[in-house]
Parts: sequence; C-alpha cells; structure tokens
Amino acid sequence: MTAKFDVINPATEQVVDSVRLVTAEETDTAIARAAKAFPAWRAVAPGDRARLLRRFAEAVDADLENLARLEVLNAGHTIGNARWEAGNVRDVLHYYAAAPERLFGRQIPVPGGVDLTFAEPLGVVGVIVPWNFPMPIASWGFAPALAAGNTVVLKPAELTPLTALRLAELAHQAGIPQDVFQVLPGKGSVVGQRFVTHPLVRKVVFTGSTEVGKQIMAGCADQVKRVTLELGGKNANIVFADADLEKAAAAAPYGVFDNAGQDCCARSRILVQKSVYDRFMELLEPAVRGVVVGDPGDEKTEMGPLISHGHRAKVRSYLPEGAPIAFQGTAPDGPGYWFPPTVVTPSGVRDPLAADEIFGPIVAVLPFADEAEAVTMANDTDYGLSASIWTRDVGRALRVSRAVEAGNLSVNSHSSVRYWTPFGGFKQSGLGRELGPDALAAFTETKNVFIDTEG
Ligand code: TAP
Repeated sequence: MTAKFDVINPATEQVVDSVRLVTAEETDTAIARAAKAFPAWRAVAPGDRARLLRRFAEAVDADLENLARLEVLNAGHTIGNARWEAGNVRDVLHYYAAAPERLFGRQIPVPGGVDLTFAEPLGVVGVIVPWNFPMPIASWGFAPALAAGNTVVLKPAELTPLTALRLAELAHQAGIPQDVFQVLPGKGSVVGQRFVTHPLVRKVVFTGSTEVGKQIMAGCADQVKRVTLELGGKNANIVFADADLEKAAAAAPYGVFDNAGQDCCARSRILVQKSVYDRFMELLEPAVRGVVVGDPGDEKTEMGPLISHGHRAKVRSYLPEGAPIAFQGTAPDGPGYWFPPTVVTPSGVRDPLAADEIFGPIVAVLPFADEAEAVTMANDTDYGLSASIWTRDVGRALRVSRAVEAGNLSVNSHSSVRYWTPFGGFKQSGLGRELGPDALAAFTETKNVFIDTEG
C-alpha cells in the first residue's frame, strides 16, 4: 500500500489535501531518469536554456496569486509574505536565466600552448527543502542548478509539498522536460536520505536544521559528494545607545516575528546597551502588542500560526511556569497552531531562551555594557547566519559588522535576503553561499584544458 500524507492548514487544523509519499524505489527511478536526461539538458544551447528559464519565470508570475494562496493554505504564511515568496521565485529564475550565456571560463597564459577553463555542470543535483519557506528556498537551489546545466530532483518538506508540486507543473508547462526537474514529496529519512547515498546524485543542497545538516554532510563525505548547507541561526539584533531608538524598537518585532519566528534569520536575541535598556523596553512593549496576529489570508494580518501541533508544543516548552516573560502580544483562540509574540529576559547568553534556535515568536532581550561586550555576546553562539546593528555612528556600524561572525549583516535594518547578493552562514549556520553572482560556482566544477600549440 502506498503511504499518503494529509496536508493540514495550520490556521484551521483542517486537512486541505492528501499527497502520496514517494518511496525509496521510486526515488531511485527518478534519480536514474534525471541522470539519463542530463546529457541532453547540458547540450541545450545557452540561449535556449535561458529562454526556457525565462518562460518558467513568466509562468510563475502568471500563477503568482494561486501560488501565494496555496502557501497561505499549506504553511499559514500571511498573504503579503506569500506573494513576496512567489515573486522571489520568479525573480530568482529571471536572475539565473541570464547565467547560461555568461558561464565564462578563463584563458590563462602558459608557455607552449593555450590554457582554458570550463565551468562544467555536475550532473544530478538533489535539493532538500524545509517547511518554513517552501517556495524561495526551493528556487535558490533549482534555479542556478538548472541554469548551469544540471538536472534536479527536489524534495519538499513532508508538511509543505503543495507549492513545490505546483512549481514543477509550471516548469513543465514552460517547456522544461519532465526528467530535468522532478519534485518528489516524501520523507526526509527516505527520499532525502537517498539523495545523500545514491551515487548518481552528485550534489546535495540542504536547508534545514543544523542537526540534520551534520548528518547530511557526514553522509555526503562517503562519496566526497558536493554539499551546500543552509542551517539554523540565533541572530543578534544589537541596539546601541546612539541609535534611533524609536525606529529600532518599532522594527524589532518584525525582525523576529515575521513568519511567526520560523525564520533562520529571525533576530531572536535583542542586545541593548544598558544605558537605554529601560527606554527601549518601554518602546518595544506597544510595538509587540501591536503586531496583528490572525487569519493569514487577511490582508491586514502580520503574523500567522506556527506550522504544526508538534512544533507549537516544542516552542511552548521554552516557557515553563516561572519563565522570565516581560510581555506578550495576542493570538486567536480556537483551532489553529497559534502562539502570541513573546518577549523574555533570560539571565544570560547561555540560557536556552537566548542560546537555542526556538524557531517561534519568542525573543530574548539582554543588556550589554559597551561595544566590546556586544560583540562578545553576539559571537557567543555556535551559529553565525545574520545580525542587525542599530547605531548612528558609521564607524561603529562597520567595525561591528566586521567583528560579528555571521554571513548576513544589516545596519539600521533587518533585511537579509536579496536574490542578487550572497546569502549563507558562518560556523554551524552553514557551508557555502546561495544567491548572488557567485552561486553558479556551487553548481559547476572547474575543468582546466591545456592545448599544445608547438607540435
Ligand atoms: P529539518 O528537520 O532539518 O528538515 C529539513 C528538510 O530535511 C526536510 O525536507 C526534511 O524532510 C529533510 N530531512 C529530515 N531528515 C533527513 C535525513 N535524515 N536525510 C535527508 N533529509 C532529511 O528542518 P525543519 O525543521 O524542516 O526546518 C527548520 C530548520 O531549517 C531550522 O533550523 C532553520 O533555521 C533551518 N533553516 C535554515 C535556513 C537557512 S537559509 N540557513 C533557511 C530556512 C530554514 P521531512 O520534513 O519531510 O522529514
């Protein structure tokens, strides 16, 4: 009997669809088909491959509202966020559609001949996607991989397969061959694991928890398989006394509670200079209470539910009786995996509230004395994905940006992701970079060819 997975709307707890789970044998068949499709796909003329990717981007654009509504239904994302996410897939496709004609090699001066380098595609690339941003994270893997001439097998998270399945339909309608881009809904331990162990998958792009990422990396080592990892974060939002405090406090909730805190870039540790700590908390409280939590399909909603019953139980476990809650916003009662925006004041950076990636709407606020202590506290974590710095002193902004061990820094802002700038983590937040001008390098091998011109 084939297993099915009931897809649940996290805002209502209603079953919205039932998706058949792909088995290990079917995964092997899909990988074999992707490997067979590779020589023809890499041979497609660069301009034609570019045109196909642009057509795929246009198909996504034409289907944008439908994709966004599917994500509201499946993941509880606010409609505003979900539209941005579908638009991001379109933009990432357009951006990498420019790549096939620009995959330059180099000509390097050598005696006795000519030396050339080629950027060769790898073969089959396996992309493993988490549930928190199903659309964008999928496209950050498949768009550059396809542009570079690879074929792709993609596994969405079991909880959120609907938009990935729709994206595959749109790709095929746009003319990308079925076996060049396949979406395989299934379990991580079955389909994802096969991407790691199957010798015909030449690269794994994994986004998810640091714990599973380490297993993927260890598994890939067996075949020296290429791997890109985008993992967890416990990101600092550092507010200096000279900052525009009103602006910093007004922005802080959106830096952490967006997507109900289920964001690897969530600024879930607010470090505030002692001299302005009390004032900052006074300003933060109304900002947190003002976050609009509710029906994600409503245009005015700013935060939706958590993804699942199990995940909400995990988030809740961080707030036992007597937890240091400073204040909380509101959340609906009744069905749905709701959790209110919550501000806590743990005793130090090693308290689990300040150290663990809770992946929910809980933010820890901690005081610091001076710039040196702020940097020490920001770096006192195994993670290193992103951070924000609020100050009016441009020298300090740059000094602290350089000193914080993280891949994505923002000054007087919480913005981390642009499809045309590099994204990824230091330390245990990941390996390699996605997006931006250099992502193609992660989907190609450099080949060097020497041609003797003397003989
Ligand atoms: P995980 O449990 O790690 O799952 C991520 C993906 O890996 C899912 O598709 C999962 O499949 C699959 N998987 C699980 N076990 C596997 C295994 N043994 N072999 C192969 N694949 C396996 O993470 P999650 O809870 O879904 O996502 C949240 C995490 O993702 C957070 O830690 C967050 O920080 C991180 N994240 C990082 C980033 C970046 S860019 N750094 C972005 C978004 C999210 P199933 O779910 O179907 O089992």
